Amino acid sequence: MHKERFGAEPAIFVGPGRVNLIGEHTDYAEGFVMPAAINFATLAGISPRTDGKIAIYSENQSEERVFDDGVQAKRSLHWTDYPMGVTAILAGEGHKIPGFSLSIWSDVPLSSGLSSSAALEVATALAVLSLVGASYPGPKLARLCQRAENEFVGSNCGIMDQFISLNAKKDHALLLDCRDLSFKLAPIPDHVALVIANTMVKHSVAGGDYPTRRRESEAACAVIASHRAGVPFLRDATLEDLEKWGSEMEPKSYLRAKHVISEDLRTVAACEALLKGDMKELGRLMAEAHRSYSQDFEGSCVEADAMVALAQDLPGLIGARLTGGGFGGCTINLVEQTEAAAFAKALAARYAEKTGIAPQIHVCHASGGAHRLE
Ligand code: GAF
Repeated sequence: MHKERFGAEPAIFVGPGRVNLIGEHTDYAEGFVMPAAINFATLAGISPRTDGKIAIYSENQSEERVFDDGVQAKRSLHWTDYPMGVTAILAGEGHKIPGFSLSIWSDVPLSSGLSSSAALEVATALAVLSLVGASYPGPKLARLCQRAENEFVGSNCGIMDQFISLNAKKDHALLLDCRDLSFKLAPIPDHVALVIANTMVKHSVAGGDYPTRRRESEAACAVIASHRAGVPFLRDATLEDLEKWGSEMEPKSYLRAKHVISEDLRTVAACEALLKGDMKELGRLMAEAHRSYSQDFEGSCVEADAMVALAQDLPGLIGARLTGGGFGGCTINLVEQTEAAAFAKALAARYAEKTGIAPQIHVCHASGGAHRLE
């Protein structure tokens, strides 16, 4: 389609979506997350132009937008802010960006907590860098893509999604320390399937609840920091700190911080359990993570709580929880591979009966990170 539209053969780049196994709303507190990339991805095809213009076409939106004067300095509250934001950040790093045509296609479900935004940013970044003949180490490029979202798009997400989309390894989850971006890979055993259950309730990072929760948890951190030096982020706080000074916090802030501090501990423990092959412990930690996310952080919704509850006694379940930014989107279910298809079918039927909503349920596997399609 790119060739027909723009008259040139494109170089094509793949940015995968992701599912987070555990570690929610901990990345911007410089804590731990454990996501995996999934076999849903965004493709970005690019070819140079000689007229200095930037044309961006989305197959999904059936819409093309042309920027006559090339790289833009400001957002326009349009889906093109994601690819243009990445391009602007790269230009700000000193790259001279020529005119180009970019075609985008994606099968990452939108607004479902599976990082369609990061997949688009990352695929675009690799595409634009290929034009200027530059490259970055994965962690550095993840930061640049995050900056595109923070500074250009205006959404105050953390580093998790861009990082995993760029640095994932096939058949592995990745425990990321969001402070120094060091990471550990944990193989996902062959007998375990990633069953992603979409509640069909739309989720958004840019608007409303996500920034509110972030503010509430950061307010708790400020209270602790006023007593104890060296706590710039909740990553540095302990549950003892919280008990000591929690009475000085807004009750909501206390609960948000309780989730974040305990989630860091659970995430590190979950990686150990996965590395040891202790699926029972991993499932227990996921269950506790969901309880904490739903009740303390109030980051869930009725439908996601139902999806998690309805999975509990289905054969093959190892662990289930709401994944991603929250307030809708998908649950992640670790399920014995041999039971995965039946699990998906039964869960879909139960959820439809309970909520009246037909869910989409995907049996996925952990895929590799962003790359050029040869
Ligand atoms: C969204 C954000 F983009 C991530 O940075 C992260 O905060 C996540 O929500 C919650 O864990 O995906």
